Amino acid sequence: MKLALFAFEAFGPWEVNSSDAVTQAVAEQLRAEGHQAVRHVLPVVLSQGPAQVVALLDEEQPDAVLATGLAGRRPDIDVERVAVNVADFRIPDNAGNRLGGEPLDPAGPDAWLASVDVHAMCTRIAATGARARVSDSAGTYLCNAVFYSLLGWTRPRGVPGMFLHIPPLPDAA
Ligand code: PCA
Repeated sequence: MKLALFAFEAFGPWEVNSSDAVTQAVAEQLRAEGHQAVRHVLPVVLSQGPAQVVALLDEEQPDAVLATGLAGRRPDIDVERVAVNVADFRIPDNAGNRLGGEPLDPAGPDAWLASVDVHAMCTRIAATGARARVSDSAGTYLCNAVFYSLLGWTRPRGVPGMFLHIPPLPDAA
């Protein structure tokens, strides 16, 4: 079983992206359990992040994909249900781009749904003692954009793909 993990670099007001630290720990744990885990940290840049995900998935050909990002104002782990075909940025990305509602892919579907049972995922996460809930919006910034391109790769191939929004690390809050 080969799992591809994705995190993001720091952005906006955050000096550290919790998704980076969390996926490092998850990758170590998976490897210790004998699984194959590859991990990549993506740029918070619209012209790079979504395209890099597709290129990396083509290269790695994983059996399952877990992408993660920091959600500064969310208290729990959010299991994202849907990625929408919209880029609408409240703050510029790390290259200074600010989108105002354009489609991510003019030829793509309006939305992709996660290809895992999101309620079952919440139950599994809650069993570890963490708080998790289903989220019906991954926003319209880079996390949504990467989730959208990720699902555009996983869904036609029948590969499980999911996205978790993670709160800030306690000392960054
Ligand atoms: N969070 C942002 C982008 C990168 C990240 O970690 C988001 O929620 O879109």
